[in-house]
Amino acid sequence: MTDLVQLESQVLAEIAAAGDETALEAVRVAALGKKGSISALLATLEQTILADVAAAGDEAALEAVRVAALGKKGSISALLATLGKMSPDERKTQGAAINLAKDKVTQALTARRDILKSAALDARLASETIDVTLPLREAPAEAGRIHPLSQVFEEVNTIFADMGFAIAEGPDIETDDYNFTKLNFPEGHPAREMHDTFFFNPKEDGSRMLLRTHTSPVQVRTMLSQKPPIRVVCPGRTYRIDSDATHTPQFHQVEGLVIDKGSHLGHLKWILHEFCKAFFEVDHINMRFRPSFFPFTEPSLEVDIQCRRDKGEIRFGEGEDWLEILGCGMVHPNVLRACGIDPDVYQGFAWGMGIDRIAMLKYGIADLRQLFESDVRWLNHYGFKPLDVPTLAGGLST
Ligand code: 2NL
Repeated sequence: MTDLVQLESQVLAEIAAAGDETALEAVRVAALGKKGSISALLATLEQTILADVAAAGDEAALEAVRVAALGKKGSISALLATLGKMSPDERKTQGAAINLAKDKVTQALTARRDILKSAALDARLASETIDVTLPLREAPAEAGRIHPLSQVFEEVNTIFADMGFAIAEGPDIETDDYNFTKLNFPEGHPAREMHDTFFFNPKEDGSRMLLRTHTSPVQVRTMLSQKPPIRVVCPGRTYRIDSDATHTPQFHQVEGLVIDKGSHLGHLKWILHEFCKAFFEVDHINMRFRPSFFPFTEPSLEVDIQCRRDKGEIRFGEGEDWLEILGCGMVHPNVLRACGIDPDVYQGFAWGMGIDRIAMLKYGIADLRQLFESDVRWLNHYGFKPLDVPTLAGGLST
């Protein structure tokens, strides 16, 4: 560039000093002739640029060479700009020469860029290695946690499904008939009171829908729609007007029902014993069956499991203490009849337990209300990994 500026002012000075046409022609040949100073400068410039291109060690250096040559204020661009001051003839020869140089430089730049690019890639491939011993980063889909209640739902379903039970679900909004009447609740039973059950406004015919207070209506629906033998468990949400340290207005139950010609309490005891061992993941556990009362079973029993309490911890299948975990009994003949099953041909047994309660017992959750607070920190502690699906073979809770 500076060469060019110097040369230009020098040539301009010579033009001004030329005394006649011969002298002026001599200046023209000296400057623009085939071997003139501007042509020589172009040749030098081209060589210099090509050398710079060859010397550029990386893509950034190469880009600097390109800008210096072909950029707006680059040396070749400056030469191209001088074309405007030339006569048409000179412009023709000089223009062709300068453009030829420009093409050569452009080609050299492209070729060099390709070389530098593949060299850079080779260098990366040589220096970057993958450490296959690094632990896997947790995928977003695995970062969430399964709520203990959902986990226990799945554990309970897995255990009963393994015994050959079907899983049935039904609506949370039920009829009074399915929730109470068909289950042998007499008129005036306290559970049928407004202050215990969430009732909807009465319909025109006077009937009232309600939020089911237990999952028994699902078994009622099963008996009404299927012929015995029936083996079904019904897990789901249930609702009662009750709210204190040990009760939430919405909670969870799982009930089971077996109807067949020869079903008896011996079968029920075996099923519940197998369930408790599998659920609490112990090889031995003592159980205690005490007489009780439910409108829908006769006889009715409450079931305790053996446990040991020490220092705020509970261990199952050992110790001298007892813990109540469920209620059960033989299905009341009135219930069978109301659900279209002849009690003189069939008999059956049923049981019900609180999922929230058995989840708290198994996983050492102290306060029932924590289950419903949606505290992410709590869930990170008590929750389960999404892909650790409970199986009897693989371990329910590992
Ligand atoms: C409890 C007691 C129980 C049942 C639920 C039942 C269902 C039908 C017929 C007869 Cl359709 N019984 N369910 C039976 C006994 C007890 O639950 O304490 N649950 C938390």
